[in-house]
Amino acid sequence: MEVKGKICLVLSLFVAVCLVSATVSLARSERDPVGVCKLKCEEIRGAKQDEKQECKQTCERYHQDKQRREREGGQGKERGHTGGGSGAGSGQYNIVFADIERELREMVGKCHQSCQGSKGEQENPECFRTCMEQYSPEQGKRRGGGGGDTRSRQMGRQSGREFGKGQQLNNPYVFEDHHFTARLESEQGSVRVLQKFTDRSELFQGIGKYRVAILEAEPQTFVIPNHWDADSLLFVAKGEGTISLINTDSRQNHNIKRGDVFRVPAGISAYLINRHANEKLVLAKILHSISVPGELQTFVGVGAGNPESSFFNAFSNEILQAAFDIDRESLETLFGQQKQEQGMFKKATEEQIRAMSGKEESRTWPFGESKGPYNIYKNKPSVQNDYGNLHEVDSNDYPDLRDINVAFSLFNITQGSMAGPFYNTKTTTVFVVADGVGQFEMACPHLSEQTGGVIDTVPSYEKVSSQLRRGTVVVIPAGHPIVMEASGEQNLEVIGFGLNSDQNEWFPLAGRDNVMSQWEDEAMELTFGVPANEVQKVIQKQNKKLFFKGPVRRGRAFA
Ligand SMILES: [Cu+2]
Repeated sequence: MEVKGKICLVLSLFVAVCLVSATVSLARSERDPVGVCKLKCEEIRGAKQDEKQECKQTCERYHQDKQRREREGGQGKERGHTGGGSGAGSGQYNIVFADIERELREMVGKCHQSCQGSKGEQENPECFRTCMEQYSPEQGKRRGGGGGDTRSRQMGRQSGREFGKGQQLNNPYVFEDHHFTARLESEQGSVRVLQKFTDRSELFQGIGKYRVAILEAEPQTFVIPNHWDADSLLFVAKGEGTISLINTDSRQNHNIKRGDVFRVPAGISAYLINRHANEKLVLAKILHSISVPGELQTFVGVGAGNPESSFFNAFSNEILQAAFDIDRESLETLFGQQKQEQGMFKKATEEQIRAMSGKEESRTWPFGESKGPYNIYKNKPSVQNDYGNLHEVDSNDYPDLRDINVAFSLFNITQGSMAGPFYNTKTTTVFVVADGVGQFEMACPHLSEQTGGVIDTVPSYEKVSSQLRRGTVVVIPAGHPIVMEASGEQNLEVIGFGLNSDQNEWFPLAGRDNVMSQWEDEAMELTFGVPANEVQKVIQKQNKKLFFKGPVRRGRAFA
């Protein structure tokens, strides 16, 4: 078991090396096999120091073991290996590789098999690569220590802890603070943009054009006019403000407040104020890129504080003088000497705030059908009971959602309760935790395939889980069953952006209206292998819909 575990570990490290790059020449490997082996350990990207150390020790153990075997039985000589060169040292590296290659071949076989569902290595290299990467150091340890049968469950348990730190190697679904990059940050506020989904995993190709961003503005703050090369759907998670959209012959001022959903079309210049005297304004945004898939650019004309932050600065002075029909001095006054503080976010005075807020204006507007934001609390919740409620907005309620193909939902899960299991038919949902603490669990066939689950005539699923806290982002692909659970101390509020929402439905898998409740008796008997009335008794026991009392947990389930 011990040796097997070590083989797995060193193997996994070698696989990682092979996947990254083959930088060490074969010639050197024959001269100094242990050295090369160690060098490779050192080059493992992402390996921790102790893992590298363990890898190196494994190199030495192989070396010693090989020498011992050679001494004892002279069995270790490699066929076809020349006698010259490095004497006793030559060949043991080949032995290491022989073991490794054998296992590597088995893995390749498994990964070919597991990626067949996604059309194999050729057409889906990412599946193959990710599959191979499962044999990373972490996985090697688990495999060595856990034993095959319990691995899946073990991983699930471990993942709960590890995901909280965003550490698990093969989990692409959870995003934490460090997956965001601050753009346009200043003391008065920030826009933080989540990494590209497709940079994280090829599993997200279907939502590659979408990005997530969080805007926070301090009280009484003005966000200078700017436009993005992306359609933007924003949700007011906290606070209140006024947003102004600019067209050449019109301006729309809209007061926005918590619960509002609002779309800003791509290229439309907008400015924003947080009107509140002491509350932050927090907007959760989905951006749908339109020029380069998944890439976002902001365009700021003036006001960001230094000349480089203005797109006008890219033009030559002569061009600008001619365009504005002004002399050099006036040009400097306009664009050259910006005395105000740096950044997109400016502290505004009470008078300025008062002047710009409260007067909603909307004239003829060529973009979008709606006349303003849509408040998610306007409709009754689509599901509501003691354990939580769900508000939903789709393009039938708010036609502006149609272009961007996003539906919106807001889960409020009562403390100690849970939502689901349920799944969405078409949307991949980006959940952003707005408030509270909890956890989620999801069944994922992809990860099961990648970790070498049973590839057979029946599918298998890996449990993906993670703690949830304010700011955590979780992506749930279409068809994947999920449960979200609130801690015992606090309600859990989760914003859901349903991407590719056209004709989406969600189906509960337990409780009232669950998908099994529509089965015919014969289908039940055939599926479960017991009489239908017995099945009915079980599946009808839970009579609540979607939101249920949570499981009894001992100790601190949510750290
Ligand atoms: Cu999956």
